[in-house]
Amino acid sequence: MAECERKRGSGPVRHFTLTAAPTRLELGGGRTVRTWAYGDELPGKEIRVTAGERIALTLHNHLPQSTTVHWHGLHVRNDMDGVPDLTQRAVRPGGSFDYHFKVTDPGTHWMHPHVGVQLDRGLYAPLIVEDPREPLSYDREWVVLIDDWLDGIDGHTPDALLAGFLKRAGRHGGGMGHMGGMGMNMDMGDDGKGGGGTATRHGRGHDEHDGHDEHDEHDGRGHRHGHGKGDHGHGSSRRPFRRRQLWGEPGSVDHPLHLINGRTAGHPHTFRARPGDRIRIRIINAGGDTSYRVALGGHRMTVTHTDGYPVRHAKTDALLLGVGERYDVLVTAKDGAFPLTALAEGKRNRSAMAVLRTASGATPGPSDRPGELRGKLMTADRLKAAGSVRLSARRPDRVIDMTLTGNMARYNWAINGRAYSPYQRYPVRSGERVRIVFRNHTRMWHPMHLHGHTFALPHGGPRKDTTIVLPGRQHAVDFDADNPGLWMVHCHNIYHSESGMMTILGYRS
Ligand SMILES: [Cu+2]
Repeated sequence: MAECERKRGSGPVRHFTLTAAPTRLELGGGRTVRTWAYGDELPGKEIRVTAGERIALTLHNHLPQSTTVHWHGLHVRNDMDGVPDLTQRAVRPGGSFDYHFKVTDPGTHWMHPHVGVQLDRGLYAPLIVEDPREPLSYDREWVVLIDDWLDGIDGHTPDALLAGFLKRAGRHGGGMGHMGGMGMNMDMGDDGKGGGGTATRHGRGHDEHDGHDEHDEHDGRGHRHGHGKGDHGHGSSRRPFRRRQLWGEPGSVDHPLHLINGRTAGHPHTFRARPGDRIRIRIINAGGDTSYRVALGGHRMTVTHTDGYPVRHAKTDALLLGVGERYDVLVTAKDGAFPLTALAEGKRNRSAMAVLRTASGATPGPSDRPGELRGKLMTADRLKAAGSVRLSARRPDRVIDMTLTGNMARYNWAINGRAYSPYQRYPVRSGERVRIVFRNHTRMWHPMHLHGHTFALPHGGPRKDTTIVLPGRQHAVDFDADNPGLWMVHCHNIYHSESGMMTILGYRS
């Protein structure tokens, strides 16, 4: 690890502080919530550095739980990766921690805690790494964070929601005892207890809302995915595949609000530009459970990057982002006011919205549905890596099978049937080309995320750190083992990962 860090070299140091604390936030129209956030803002203040610099950031923890910061997408040295009890001790309430690491690669990334379900509160911020030799030219840049929100609405909290899922499944009543079993260093606040009723209200499956009134191409309406009706997990892989890939259960939580840059669709964040401006939009799905279909009314988008890495430019009307995924696009602004709409895929036509404004005129309404949402839809498997970042052709030295298992009724999300244990590792060795084959034997989408590395999708596909694995599908991702340490592989649906769908790749010397 030390040798690997030496190779990263030194660089100018940029100093930051970050305070995680309970706060009250206004989400638009005077609606306020009690929640936890970074620096009393939503999203947290952007961190922007240039590749080659070093980040020196002091985290102050004013939360009632222990916390950490994970730098989603960065190839940091392992002991800075922010995974409690694996790469560091979690930072206790009242404590602080100094993160200090070299930033090697440009890209659109983000940061969030890696403890419990804290990510589904307001604890996230954009982390933008500029390229000292930026090849794109554009006039303006817009950073867009999309998030599904429930914290502080009618007394709900993510901790209570997860506790409710587990309680209904007969796994530990109400409390968070399972965390102890996972060896996680959790200090539960009061929120972790007694909230079973919350999950019942919010945690309904899509059986209760099949009315996909606007997006009839969604195939979820055909089946009834009830809870407590036994095991859905094993039949899914035998179901005939439907005509469109956007099917299955995209999420398990019906978040009451969807936000862009901390604002509800009725009181949107507005980005101002001039007609004809070329705008780079960096889009980040910072949600807990929701995949979003994103389009800018009246515009086509040119996709330039996903998960921070360049792709062969491709035009599209809409994008699909799983939790944790990022896309960079270029648009040439037209004359007027246009909705940037993020439709919660498969979730009762709920949406978030922001506005691009280049002229006076009426602001788009929160229920506007730009036609582009029904146009060409870009997913990562349709993209190719830019030549500069394409992984060399090489046969894998090691193939690791990861079958994704579990179901809503039992809430037993796992990899290869085993819930997370910090003591169980899949070995890899430095210098190997490693292939992970994800097989999804569940009825739900899983955005699978690898720490510390960027894998390649098959057939010259894009470099990514998070990839959606659809129900009944399998897909292989390849990466070079070049960053020694212990690295998480997990579903980025925070309720899935926290109930067990996580594991570890461990470098052997
Ligand atoms: Cu998942």
